[in-house]
Amino acid sequence: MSTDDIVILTGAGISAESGVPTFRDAGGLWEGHRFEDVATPEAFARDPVLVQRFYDLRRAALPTVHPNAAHRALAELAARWPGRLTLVTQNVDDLHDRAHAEAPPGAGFELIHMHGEIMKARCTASGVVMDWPGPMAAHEPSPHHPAGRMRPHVVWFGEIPLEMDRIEAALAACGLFVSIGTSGAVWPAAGFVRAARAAGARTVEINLEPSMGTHLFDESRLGPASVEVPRWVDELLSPPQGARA
Ligand code: BJW
Repeated sequence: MSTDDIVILTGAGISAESGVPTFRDAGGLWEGHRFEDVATPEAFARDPVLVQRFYDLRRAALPTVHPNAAHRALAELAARWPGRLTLVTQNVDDLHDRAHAEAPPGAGFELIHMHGEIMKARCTASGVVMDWPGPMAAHEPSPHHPAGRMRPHVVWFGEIPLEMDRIEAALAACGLFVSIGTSGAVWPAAGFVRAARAAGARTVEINLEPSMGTHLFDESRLGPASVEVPRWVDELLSPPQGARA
């Protein structure tokens, strides 16, 4: 374990002020649909028209939103932090990617989209992933396999999140774990704070309100991500008297 190694987990709350709706706040995501009804393999098998339309609308909205001060602050941290920084996002939007493109990160940085990326599609037969910026037909044929069809490259309930080995290794080695803008309602991400504590890491949450696992954090900073994240990054990069976390 190195105190210089940080794992940051982000959720929908970090993109809320960019105009991307969260999942569990009032109103939900999309015209009264429970996300469980559009974010499961069973829903896709039952009603592919509805599921593909759900993702088409969100994909079409993404170019109209932009990284906010919280995404930019994490990009600055990634560019300047001397240790390892693993940014694990549950978000399928590309706002972290765009923020980091503006401020190229250091060598010890990696960004992991554990729930996939909405601007990509995956072949159900071959598993090949490709960029997919436009709409997807209900039974979109796969260019990669005659028996395949294309589906959004996202992780639905009941599916195994991506890159779990890399995430678990980073958690086991980190000295600081920070959770930003996530309700702590969805597993396995909700369990990351426990894994970090087991590794001896200090744990910090930044959220509008206490998350479901708030008691597991050493420090809770409540407020909008666009205010609290830049403030926390400033403190981390300019520690009083040389102290870091
Ligand atoms: C602000 C803010 C601002 C607002 N500033 N903050 C029973 C018990 C326990 C677990 C299970 C169970 N039954 C089934 C499970 C497992 C299941 C699960 O967790 N279900 C729960 C509902 C109970 N999980 C799975 O199935 C996962 N797979 C799995 O477990 O596989 C087994 C396995 C794992 C590991 C190794 C081996 C095997 C897969 C989960 C997939 C989740 N997919 C989704 C959809 C992705 C595609 C898409 O986007 O359409 O991911 S669901 C949805 O929830 C999405 C999100 O990434 C995820 C988390 O939501 P998030 O980010 O926390 O958003 P919100 O809205 O909940 O919270 C926002 C927060 O921000 C709030 O707290 C606000 O206050 C705050 N906020 N504005 C700061 N301005």
